[in-house]
Amino acid sequence: MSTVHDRTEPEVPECAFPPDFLWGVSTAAFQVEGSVTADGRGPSIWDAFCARPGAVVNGDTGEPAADHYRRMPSDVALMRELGVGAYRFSLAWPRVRPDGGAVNPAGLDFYERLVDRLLEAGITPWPTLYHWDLPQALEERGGWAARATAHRFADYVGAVVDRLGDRVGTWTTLNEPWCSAFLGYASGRHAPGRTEPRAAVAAVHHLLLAHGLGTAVIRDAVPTARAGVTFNLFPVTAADPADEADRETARRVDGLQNRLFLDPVLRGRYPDDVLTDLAPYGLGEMIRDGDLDHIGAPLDLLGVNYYRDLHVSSVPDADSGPPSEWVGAEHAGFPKRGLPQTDMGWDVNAGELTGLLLRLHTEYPRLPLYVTENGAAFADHVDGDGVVRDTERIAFIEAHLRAAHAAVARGVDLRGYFYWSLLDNFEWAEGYAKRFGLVHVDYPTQRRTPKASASWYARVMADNGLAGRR
Ligand code: IFM
Repeated sequence: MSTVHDRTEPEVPECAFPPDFLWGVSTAAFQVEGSVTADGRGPSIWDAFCARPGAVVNGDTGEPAADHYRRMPSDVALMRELGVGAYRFSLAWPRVRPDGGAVNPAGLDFYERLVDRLLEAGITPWPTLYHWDLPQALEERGGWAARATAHRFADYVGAVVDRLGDRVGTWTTLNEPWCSAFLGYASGRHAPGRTEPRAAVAAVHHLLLAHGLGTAVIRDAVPTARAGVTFNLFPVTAADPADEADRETARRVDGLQNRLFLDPVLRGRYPDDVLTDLAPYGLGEMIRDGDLDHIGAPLDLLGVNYYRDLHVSSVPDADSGPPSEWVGAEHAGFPKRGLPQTDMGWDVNAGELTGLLLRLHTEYPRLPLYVTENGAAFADHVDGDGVVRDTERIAFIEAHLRAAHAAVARGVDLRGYFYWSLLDNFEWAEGYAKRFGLVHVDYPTQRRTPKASASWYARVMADNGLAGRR
């Protein structure tokens, strides 16, 4: 296990957040629910992908996950005990429209019960409409590479907001479309496991179109609701800032990871340099009249998922290998810097979160920002006395909260922070091998053991920050 020491000096010693700051925890349907055939749920691309030999570590699947579908009432009670202000979860599209077509009322019933439980517990429901579990039937009709999928998403959003729109105040359309497009359709490391760069680029545009069409459906159904989207954003630095090729690679990677998503949504246009970089893969050919009006329609907030930064060189190295998800920056390398790492092998560089939030604040039209995910996997275990001593996770969260607070102190309109994740869960291609939770899950028994970080985070939420803690 690596050791996390953040090297940034806290810029603001007191570290109290604004009084109405929202403290939350995140999960996603496929990662926690289990019960993949219950109550009419159809198969998703992740069910199909898990069935492929070698696709997921240990051959793990969406069963049992954290059995949240059946244990939802006690999980909500646990959140209440911790003092969570908001629960960010996702709805499984294949529960709601199992084959992408007809609505399955029983699937919606589950989310209605969840939302009602949360409201009774005084916890704000914060649903995401798409966190990677496309109905397999839609993949068989082309998946996100097909434009029609964006319209099916709008149909699905309609069914959800019809049922829950009177109780949910804030909607997120997509979680991390970069992953859906490039991991799903370029490197094939995620479902649906395709390795077709042109399809990945088409998927980007169709996911963004789905976001725009879905936002319009939300606006029509519930004019008072707030709508947003969540991107995984990465500060990008050149390994050698004096090296022109490294700087050029950094520009490309920043374009493909960040600006490809931020600019159309927040400025209503794709960046010229990214259009050029992706021209060989047909990005420009995907765009039809009116698409960018939908995609760039005004939003109420932006969700930022921050885990790490990217340090790039123009030469692939032995460690990073050929980065096949980097369509348009195929020669990028990601050299190691000797920073501490989490169990995912991701560098810990909390201080970069300050710069990322400041960049969003200064370079894009001002929107309330929320850190909708931040967290770390470590090789946690329950000690003989029943305690999970995850001190590295506490250090990780603390360092990131200090970095977030430094941005707030410099005027950034950051309104909330959600830890990823409430529970240990199915970490996609890594299966159950990686544990991100504040709460340890023993999968065979489904026993929940709040880790030391859970009680630490509960105190932070109660104190509205780290004030007085150091
Ligand atoms: O588990 C994922 C989540 O589904 C999306 N954001 C990153 C997390 C950790 O990899």
